[in-house]
Amino acid sequence: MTSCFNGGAGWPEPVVRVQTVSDTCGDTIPDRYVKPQSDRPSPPASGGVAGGGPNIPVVDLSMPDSDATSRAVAAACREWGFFQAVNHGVRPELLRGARAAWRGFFRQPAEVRERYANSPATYEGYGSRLGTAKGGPLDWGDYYFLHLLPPSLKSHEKWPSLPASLRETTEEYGEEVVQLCRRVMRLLSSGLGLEAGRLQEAFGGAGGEGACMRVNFYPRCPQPELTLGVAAHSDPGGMTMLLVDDHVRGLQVRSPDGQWITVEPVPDAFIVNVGDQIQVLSNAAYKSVEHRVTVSAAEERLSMAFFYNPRSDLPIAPMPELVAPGRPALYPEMTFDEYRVFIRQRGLAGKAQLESLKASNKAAAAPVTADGSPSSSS
Ligand SMILES: O=C(O)CCC(=O)C(=O)O
Repeated sequence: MTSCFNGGAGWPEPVVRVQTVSDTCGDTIPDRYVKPQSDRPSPPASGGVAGGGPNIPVVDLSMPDSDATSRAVAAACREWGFFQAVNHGVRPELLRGARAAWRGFFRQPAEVRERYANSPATYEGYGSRLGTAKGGPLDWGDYYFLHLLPPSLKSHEKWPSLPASLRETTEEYGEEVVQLCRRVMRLLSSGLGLEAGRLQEAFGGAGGEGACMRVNFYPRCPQPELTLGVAAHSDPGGMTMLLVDDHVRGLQVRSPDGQWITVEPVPDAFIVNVGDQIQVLSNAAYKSVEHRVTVSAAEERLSMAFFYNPRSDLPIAPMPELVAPGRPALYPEMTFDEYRVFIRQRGLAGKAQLESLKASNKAAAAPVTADGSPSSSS
């Protein structure tokens, strides 16, 4: 059994791979994976398309410089914080190749996977938990976390060497998705009434930004109604480009009226969502929305979450152009490095981190006007 444990590496207790739990637990999942009643997934038939209700918008990015595209992206991000991007310019063969390579990694023997076991210091590598609280709740999923940008953080040695295509495919995939993120940043910036390059500039400019990826693998689960693959959270970074299996549902998004809806994946689309840093920069014009992942008894699922982030040592605060006497800055200034210290210590916790920042800002900071000077209104 030792091959399924990562007993050292700074975790508070031995880490058991969900793949191993899935293979050995029979019909009953261990208590650590059972969510409180209020957090358990609603039956699939009640959500989203399956229930005939509303769903996240689909946006065609084939004309990335047009006003209509910018308006569609902005409307989706103001209302839902999410959209599915089609005709996004990344080749379908590359999407399929990347998914196949990573599925290949999760199918390697445990000894091969364990060579890359991660620690809570950086999370880089093969992991099965977020947060370091001993005895804390666990999600029904294993993952692989790696850095792509800045180049100083990227190390192919830390990426799996098997399957043989993985490093090259991931490299190409990363380059293409960064380009796509930059295109969407322009659309988001224009959608705020700003110059197209403004949001990118606030991220540290093209070449200054950060990018990392978490590949999630959710094994089959005998009691999917009791657990989640990833508990409810908003993404701490700037923007996420999520690639999911075309045929397996799992992602649920909190709709504008507070319901959990299940996203019906459009084949070869990216699911794009706003993260906490863009919510802050846009002074909450764009929403970083809670989402979570359900699992299935019938099918395993793979997803690739590509996180596009501001340069980690830049102060991030509402952009002055979006602050006015009637619209004070809602968040205090904080670097992304500082912000993710919260997340790494506490694990993902719904919208709690961003809301606590907002509350502390209200209590402590005087609003700032458009030119950045303190407002006289309070
Ligand atoms: O697997 C999914 O559909 C979403 C994964 C996710 O939310 C994440 O990795 O942060």
